[in-house]
Amino acid sequence: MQLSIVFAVLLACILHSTPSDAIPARAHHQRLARANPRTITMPLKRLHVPRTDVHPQLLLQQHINRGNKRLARMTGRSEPAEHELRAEMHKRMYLLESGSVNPSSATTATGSNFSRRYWRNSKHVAQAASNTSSTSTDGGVSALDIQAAENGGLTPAKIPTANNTLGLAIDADDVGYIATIQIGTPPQNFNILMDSGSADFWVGSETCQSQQGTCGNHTFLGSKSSSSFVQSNQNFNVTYGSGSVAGVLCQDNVNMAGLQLNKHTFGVANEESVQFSADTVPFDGLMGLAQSTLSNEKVPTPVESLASNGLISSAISSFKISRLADQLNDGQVTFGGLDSTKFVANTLVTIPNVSKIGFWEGAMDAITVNGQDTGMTGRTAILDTGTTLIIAPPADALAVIAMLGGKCDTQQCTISCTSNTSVALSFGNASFTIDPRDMAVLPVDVNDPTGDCTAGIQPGTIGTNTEWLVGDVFLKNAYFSVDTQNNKISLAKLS
Ligand SMILES: *[C@@H]1O[C@H](CO)[C@@H](O)[C@H](O)[C@H]1NC(C)=O
Ligand SMILES: *[C@@H]1O[C@H](CO)[C@@H](O)[C@H](O)[C@H]1NC(C)=O
Ligand SMILES: *[C@@H]1O[C@H](CO)[C@@H](O)[C@H](O)[C@H]1NC(C)=O
Ligand SMILES: *[C@@H]1O[C@H](CO)[C@@H](O)[C@H](O)[C@H]1NC(C)=O
Ligand SMILES: *[C@@H]1O[C@H](CO)[C@@H](O)[C@H](O)[C@H]1NC(C)=O
Ligand SMILES: *[C@@H]1O[C@H](CO)[C@@H](O)[C@H](O)[C@H]1NC(C)=O
Ligand SMILES: *[C@@H]1O[C@H](CO)[C@@H](O)[C@H](O)[C@H]1NC(C)=O
Ligand SMILES: CC(=O)N[C@H]1CO[C@H](CO)[C@@H](O)[C@@H]1O
Repeated sequence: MQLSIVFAVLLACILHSTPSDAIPARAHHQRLARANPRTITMPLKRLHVPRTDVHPQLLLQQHINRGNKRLARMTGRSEPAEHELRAEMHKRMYLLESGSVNPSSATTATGSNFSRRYWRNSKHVAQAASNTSSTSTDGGVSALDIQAAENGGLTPAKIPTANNTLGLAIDADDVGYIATIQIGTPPQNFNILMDSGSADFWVGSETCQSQQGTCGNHTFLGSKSSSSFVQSNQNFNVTYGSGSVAGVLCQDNVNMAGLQLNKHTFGVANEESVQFSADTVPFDGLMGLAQSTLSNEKVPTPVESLASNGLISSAISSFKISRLADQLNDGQVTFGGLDSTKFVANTLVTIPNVSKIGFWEGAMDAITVNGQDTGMTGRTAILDTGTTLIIAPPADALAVIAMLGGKCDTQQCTISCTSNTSVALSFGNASFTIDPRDMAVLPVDVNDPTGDCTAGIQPGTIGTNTEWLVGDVFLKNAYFSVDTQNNKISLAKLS
């Protein structure tokens, strides 16, 4: 009984969670403008509930929901109703409980035994870890990914060698990418989610409160910890699906990769939703690196300020998004230029940004599966480090999944975990192939890493017919750079 309640609470938490989908949506905002003139709506941040109780498939459903919400907001459509998402989660729960996903482990139909049944098999997974090569493309999903999906946490990045560059730690199994910067006097380290799909920068304030009291085990900013902190009276707020962050603008010194931005204006959150403030959330704030035309705070992004202050020559952010299974931990973001050691120079293509509101969105010339053209034309892609998967218009997603030999039910699309079929997206006449490992995201049954896997591409039920939201599943396969002044996006093959 008690367990059931715990589980119900847990489920509610999952439904209100997601880490890296914090994205303001201007069009959506504008639709809501009458009701709430300065509020923008963002998907929820994931609550890092103790992973011991959460099946990775539930977390994955959350990523799919999150991507859908994010796409809805980006394209100005109404997002899926909370009850629809909840229904999806319940359906998935039901599947897991009733054992139709994993008949061999179906023992009861009650929620209270769910996590125990799941954990009963975790030794098996651990054992598989020593057997499965993490780089294998035909051995199914790497045990490293499965364990990271179970346990969460950050995998730190190596210290980058390039100038003006921050390492990107990996959140769980390639769910999000987090850099450490310094703020205040004396400088304190803050872990910040780096998000090419939004444009507000904020951290929690020393006076931050959540429904649970404090804002958790995070680093905060304020006059007690920083002598250079200056608070303004100007409020800001960012509303999430079921919670919000609200605070005031402030000025303080921000140091990113040794670049010292004095008196930069950004937000400190005095209130965070419970989900946002949880101890287990592995970051203290979020940095949006889209164009500041998207910003709810209505201030330049840090990279725009670095450029206007002459600290970098141009407002460029360049990303190497790393893959946990590679165990190279070489993720990084470079400000003011590109790190030429990370890509093959003659593969670099540069395309115009077509987003009218400040996202990074480019024309996608072609989509191929094992070199075979899908015939899809006139598509665009919003390139977003803050989205884990690829969310495509349903007709497109279903066509690609069919070509991958996969299938879709009402909850998700799956492909074989051992699929070695490659999907490639083409930008600026250059085709970028997605590693098949990235397309087979997580086994439906974690004890069967060579069975069916959640696919890295999922249908977005509310996007336009031509607009894709392209997240880390793709971005792990290209060097990605955005240039605000020239309004251009560059992609290159990784070296
Ligand atoms: C958000 O900010 C706007 C404009 O400052 C304000 O009118 C609104 O009340 C704020 N909402 C919340 C929930 O604080
Ligand atoms: C949990 O499973 C055990 C058998 O593994 C069963 O005896 C018990 O009744 C189940 N608990 C509930 C609440 O269903
Ligand atoms: C791992 O390898 C050991 C020894 O070869 C074997 O006994 C065990 O069954 C394997 N475990 C899995 C999960 O494949
Ligand atoms: C970093 O910048 C310094 C000073 O401009 C330069 O001497 C050095 O070669 C640069 N290092 C790299 C790796 O680009
Ligand atoms: C709080 O965070 C610190 C540093 O990240 C960590 O060492 C510590 O274990 C955390 N404590 C709790 C209670 O989570
Ligand atoms: C997939 O694997 C099969 C069997 O190992 C091989 O014949 C085929 O060429 C592979 N396809 C690709 C696209 O790598
Ligand atoms: C793609 O190729 C076509 C035909 O060769 C050319 O006209 C077009 O400019 C190219 N586009 C880009 C972005 O290079
Ligand atoms: C914010 C911004 O500059 N957006 C531009 C992106 O690109 C489109 C098409 O070139 C322009 O119309 C937008 O103004």
